[in-house]
This record gives sequence, structure tokens and C-alpha cells, in this order.
Amino acid sequence: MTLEDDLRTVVGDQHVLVDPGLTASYETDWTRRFSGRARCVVRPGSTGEVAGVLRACGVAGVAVVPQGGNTGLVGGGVPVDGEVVLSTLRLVEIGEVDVVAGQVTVGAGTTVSSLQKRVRPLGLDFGVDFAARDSATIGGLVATNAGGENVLRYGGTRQQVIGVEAVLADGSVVSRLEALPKDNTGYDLTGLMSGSEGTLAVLTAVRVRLWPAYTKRSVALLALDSTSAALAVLAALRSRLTTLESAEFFLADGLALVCEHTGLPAPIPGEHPAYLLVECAATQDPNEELLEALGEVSELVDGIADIVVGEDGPSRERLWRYREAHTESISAAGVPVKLDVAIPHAHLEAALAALPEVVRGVDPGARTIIFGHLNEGNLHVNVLPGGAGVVKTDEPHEGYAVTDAVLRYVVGVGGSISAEHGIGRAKSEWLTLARSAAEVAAMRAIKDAFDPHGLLNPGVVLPVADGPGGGPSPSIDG
Ligand code: 2HG
Ligand code: ZN
Repeated sequence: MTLEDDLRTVVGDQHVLVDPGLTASYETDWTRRFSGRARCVVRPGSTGEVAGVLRACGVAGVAVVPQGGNTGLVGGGVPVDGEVVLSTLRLVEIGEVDVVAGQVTVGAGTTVSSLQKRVRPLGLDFGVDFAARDSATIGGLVATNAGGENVLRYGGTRQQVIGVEAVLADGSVVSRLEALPKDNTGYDLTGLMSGSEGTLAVLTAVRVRLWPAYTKRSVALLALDSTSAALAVLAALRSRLTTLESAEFFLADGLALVCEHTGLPAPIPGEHPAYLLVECAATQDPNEELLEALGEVSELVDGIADIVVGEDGPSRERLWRYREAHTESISAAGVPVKLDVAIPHAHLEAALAALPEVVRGVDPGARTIIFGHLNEGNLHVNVLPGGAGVVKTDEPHEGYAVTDAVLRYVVGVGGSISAEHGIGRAKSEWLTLARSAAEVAAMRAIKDAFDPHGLLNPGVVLPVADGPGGGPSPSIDG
């Protein structure tokens, strides 16, 4: 019996995909930068089937790459060479919503938008949201500890997770889906799963916290002379508006790409160095208090060139489109190197000026587009490489020099090499740049305890010593 035969016995013939025409969409990530070859794609329909898949792969000694909606941006959910891709897309059951506790249990393959559709009619909402909501799955959000557009108000995914059900590498199931708001019994395995990127277990279900659904919303887009002005506006708005939910920023070059790609006109006449999009949400219409706060802030902060406000649904959506269309507009212009970093606010203005230069130092023809989540200093540094022959030919792999230069700059100013997308394969070589030898050793010990045979997502988060993406990592002390 082959591994494929065993897998067919576990999940049924139609859920083991081997035909290249059927496996292709699971083998390349959304950016088209990361792709590999899967031995097969297996689509279990229950926790028991996930356990059976892991047991069969363990016996065969074949590694497993867990995958949700395949919207990851760091190469953490696609195969390299010959792994089994375990898709969670059939694990979509949504349990009964506990409106008193404000909780619900969902299958790991449930998309953000299906969860929203289920709970919003009950007056509740999920705390994490972002542009890929129609494809990104809750299991993927937990695996990457995704952030998104509402972290300012609700925190990231880890803060939304009350419990998980997960299958360990040996096929055993840990299940902690009870709804107790206070429970300190032993180590927090649930917390450990958030951000583990499929390297410790396969998540099959998640119990999430729900918040009151705020249906009344107001959005403003501000054109600013500098990012410092944007930070001053944000600080002033945060202290005036308890309803503030999002504070997103982008720059002139990103906006130009979006307008070119979408055909939208400029939202505000003229070209401005920085744009800040803020959204308030409440049970009562927050428009008046947003306008009042913006009036006060305009008196206080220098450098606000113009403000447009979106009060009704269509105008709010139109303003959001300028921010949310950045990812697709950049991808339409090429295959970017995506670096998702966080910078302390005190260094933000300098970093925004320095990063394009840092990139040009290693790739003179590159275009660097930066946008992101201002409140968390989370910059999405997207680099469209220069023309052929410009990228260093002695790079260990494409994008290495740009990644190395940007991440060294970021660590040098006390920033994080992964704000919300995870480390994946894209950044595992730089883990030791950002974490001490003692921390990495502790992470390796955790990985070895959960997955002693290296079955789950090898090379993700922790670099493999030898093999693709492996080799010695740049060191924290130089
Ligand atoms: C966003 O904030 C996502 O829109 C994607 O995190 C960021 O495309 C990116 O670099
Ligand atoms: Zn983001």
C-alpha cells in the first residue's frame, strides 16, 4: 500500500488530489513568490480524519504542510518538495453561538467572512478583519497570529482565541474548547498555538471571542505633509474617540499604483506625502463625534492638508478601497518581496525615509512601496525588484539581499522582523537576528517536544540546518 492508498482510506478517494491540474492552486502562494511540489493534497473532513492523515504520514516519514485559505504571504503554507499538503478547507462547521458569553466554536477552515455572516445578524462581531476576509481561514489566522485593521481596538488574533482543538504530530488530539473566561490550569497550550505557523500541530477548531457588532460607522481620509503629522493626528484622535477602530496609512507612490490599477480617481486633489484612514464604529452614529474631533485636531496638529469623510456605506467602502487595494495593485505590477515589519513610533518617520534607500543600496532599480497599520507601527514593505541583471547574482536565493538589508535595518532600530504575517520560510534564516540564542534554543526544544520527527512544516519559523532555505542564519550578535 502506498501513502496515497492509506490517505484514501482515511479521507475517501475524492479528497486525495494527485493530478497536477488539481494540486496546482495549493502549491503556489498568493504572491506567486513561493511555490513547490506537493506529493499530494489531502482534504480531511473531520478532526478524526486529520489525526488519521498525520498518523499515516508519520508512518511513511513524509512531511506535512498544513494549509488554510492559502492567503499567507511568507511561504509558510505551501510545499517545497514532496510534502503532503493538508488542506483544512472542509473543516467549516460553525457551532452554536453563545450570545451570553460572546463566543463560538468554528472549524479551522471557516473563512473570516463566513464567521462575520453567521454572527453579525446576532449583534456580534469577530475582532480581526482584513482585505483577504473571503479566503483567509480562522485556522490560518491563529497559525500566523494575524493582525489586520482592527488591532487598535480589539488586539490581534491571539487575543480573540479562547481555546483550540489541535491534532499533534503523533495523531493525538488536544481539545480545549470550553468557554471558561478564567482558567489557569497548567501551561497555556492554546496561547502557544497562536503564531505557531503549523509547526507544532494542525488546528482543527477554534473557540473565538465575539464583540458587540457596531453597525454605525464613519470613515475619514486625511492627506498629510508627513508621517509625523499622521502620528500626531492618531494620538489626538485616540484620546478623543473611544469608538476609534482603525488607523491605516499609505504614501503617495502606493496610492498612485492603486489609482493606476483600479482606475479610481485620486481621493483628494494633489499629491500628498502621507495619507491616514481612520474609522469609528459604534451603536449610535459616530459621524458627528468624528467630525468634532477632526475639527479640534486640525487646530492642534500642523501638516493636515485636507480631509474627506465617508458617512454612508458606499463612500466608506470607496475610501477603504484606496487602502485595501494596495496588495493587489502591487501584485499587478510584479512579484514583490514582502516584508512585514514593526517599527517603534519614535523611528517611524526616519524609517520611512531610510527604507527605500536601504533597498536601493542592494537593488538600485527596485521600487519600495510602504503602507500599513499606523497604530502598531506595522509597515508592509513591498519591494518590486529592479530589472534583470540588477538583482545580485550571488544571492543564496532571490530576494535575499533585499530581505537581509531591510531586516537588519529594522532590528537596528528596535523593530520586529514579523509584525503580523509570521516568519514562514521567507524569514526563518533571519530568526536569530531578532531572537537570542537562548530564545531560539527554547523554541527548538518546544518544536522537538511537539514534533520530534520534524513532520510538521519543516523549515518554517525555525530554519532547517541543511536543505532548502536552511544553512547558517545571520547571527544576533553580528
Ligand atoms: C494588509 O495589511 C495585509 O493589507 C497585506 O497585511 C499586506 O500586502 C501586504 O504586504
Ligand atoms: Zn496588514
